[in-house]
Amino acid sequence: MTEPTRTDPLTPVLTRRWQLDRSWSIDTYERTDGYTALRTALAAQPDQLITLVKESGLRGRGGAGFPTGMKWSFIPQGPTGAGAKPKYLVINADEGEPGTCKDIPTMMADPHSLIEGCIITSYAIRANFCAIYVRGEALHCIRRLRQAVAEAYAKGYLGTDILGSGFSLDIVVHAGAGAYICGEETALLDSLEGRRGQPRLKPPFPATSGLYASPTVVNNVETIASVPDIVSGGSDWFRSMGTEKSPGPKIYSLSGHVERPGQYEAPLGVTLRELLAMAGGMKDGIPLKFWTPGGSSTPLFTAEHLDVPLDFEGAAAAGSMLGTTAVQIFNETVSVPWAVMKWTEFYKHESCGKCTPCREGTYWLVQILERMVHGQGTVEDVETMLDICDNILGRSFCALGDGATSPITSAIKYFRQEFLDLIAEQPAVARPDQLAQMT
Ligand code: L3W
Ligand code: SF4
Repeated sequence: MTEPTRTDPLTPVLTRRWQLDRSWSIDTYERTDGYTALRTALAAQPDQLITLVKESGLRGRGGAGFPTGMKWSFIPQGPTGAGAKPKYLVINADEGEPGTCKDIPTMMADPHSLIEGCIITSYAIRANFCAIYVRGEALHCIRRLRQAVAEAYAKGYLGTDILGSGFSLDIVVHAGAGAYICGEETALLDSLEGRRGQPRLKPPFPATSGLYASPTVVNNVETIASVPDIVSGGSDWFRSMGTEKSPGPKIYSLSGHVERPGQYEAPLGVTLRELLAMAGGMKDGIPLKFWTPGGSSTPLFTAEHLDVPLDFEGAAAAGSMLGTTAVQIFNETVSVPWAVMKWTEFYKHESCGKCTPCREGTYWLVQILERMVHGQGTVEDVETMLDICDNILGRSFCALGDGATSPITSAIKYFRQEFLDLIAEQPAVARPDQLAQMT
C-alpha cells in the first residue's frame, strides 16, 4: 500500500497508517511523519497549543463532544492554589459502550499516534504524568500500548528532558477491571486511585479536582490521537473536514447487519446512507429496521433517518446523540423488544448501585422486558416502562441511568405497535426469529 498524505479532506487521517506493514511499530510511525508534530509543539509555548486546539474546534470523541481546547484551558496554572498542584492527563481508554469499537483498534494499529498526542497535550497543560486507563478485558491492547510506551522511552520521546526541551513526562498504562461504569470519568479516577469505581459528584469537575484532587484533563483516545495532526496540519486544515460546529474526521464503527462491518473514517456529518455505501450495503439486501447512531445509550433511529448528518448537532436535531459513533445496524428480522431487553440487561448488570433510580429502575425494566419477550406481558407494561424511565431520566447520579432509558423510550416511540403485538400474541416463549437470536 502506498503511504498516503493528508492533503485532501476525504483522505483518511486517523486511520491512514492502519494498513501499513507493522503499523504499530515506532519505525513505521517515524517513517510516516510520526513525532514531527512533537518537535513543532515543543518549540511552541504551551498556551499557543491550547489556542491552536481551541481554534481547530476539536470536540471530545468519547460521547459528549465537549470542546477539547476549552477543557485544557480550565487547568489552573500559577504558583498558588490549585495552580500550584501537579497536573495530570488521564486517557479514557475504557471503551465499553455497546457497539463501540474505535479506540481499541486505534491503539492496536497506531498506538504512537495516541502516545504522541499524550506528550503534546501534557506539555500544553503542563502535566508531567499521564495515565492511560485501558479496558481490562483488552489484554492484547494493554500489551501493545506498553510495548509502544517502552519504544517511546527508548527513543527519548518520554522520560526526562524530552528531545532536550527541558520538559519531562512519564506515561503509565493502567489496566481496568472490566466495569463499564469506569468509562465515566470520575469513576475512572476513583478506580485509578485504587478505590471501587463509582461516579463522583460534579462539580468540581476533574479540570479543577481530578486525580488525587489535582487538576486533571480526562480525554478519550480518539480525541488525543487527533492532536498531532492538528499541530502538523493547522486549525484551518482540520476545519476543512466535517461541519462548522463539528469539525474534523471521525471513526464510525459499523456492526450488525451490514455486508462489511468495521471501522470507517469519514468527516463528521456523514450520513448512514453514505456509510452503508462504503460498507457494501445491508447484509444480504435485507432492509434496515433500526440503528443506533452512537451506541446503545443514544436513542434509536430508523430507516427514516438514513440522511441525518452524523455530527453533534445533526444527531441531536433528529432526536438522538452522536455518542461514540457506534453505528449498530439491525435488519427487518430483528425483534425490537428482544434487542431492547438485551441492552437493558447490560445496563442492569453494569449499574454501579450508587443511586436508587438506576439500581432499582434497571432491575424492574429487565423484569418487565423478559416476561414480555417470554409471552407473559400485560397491557400495562408499555406505560409502566415509560413511567420507570421517567423516574430514572434526570434523576440518576450519572449518565449511565439516563443512557439506560434511551433504547426503551425511543423503541416505544417508533415501534410501540410491535410491543403491543407481542403482548397480545403471548408467544409460549418467543417467536422463532427471537429464539434464534436468543441462543
Ligand atoms: C470543566 C465544566 N469541565 C463539562 C467536562 C467534563 C467531561 C466533559 C463532558 O459523558 C457521554 C455520556 C454518555 N468545567 C465542565 C467540564 N466538563 N462541563 O466535559 O462532560 P459531560 O458531563 O457532558 O459528559 P460525560 O460525563 O463525559 C459522556 C455518552 O457519552 N456515551 C457513552 C460513552 C461511552 C464511551 C466509551 O465506551 N468509550 O465513551 C454514549 O453516548 O452516555 O452522555 O470531561 O468533565 N463546567
Ligand atoms: Fe451508579 Fe447508575 Fe447511579 Fe450512575 S446512575 S451512579 S451507574 S447507580
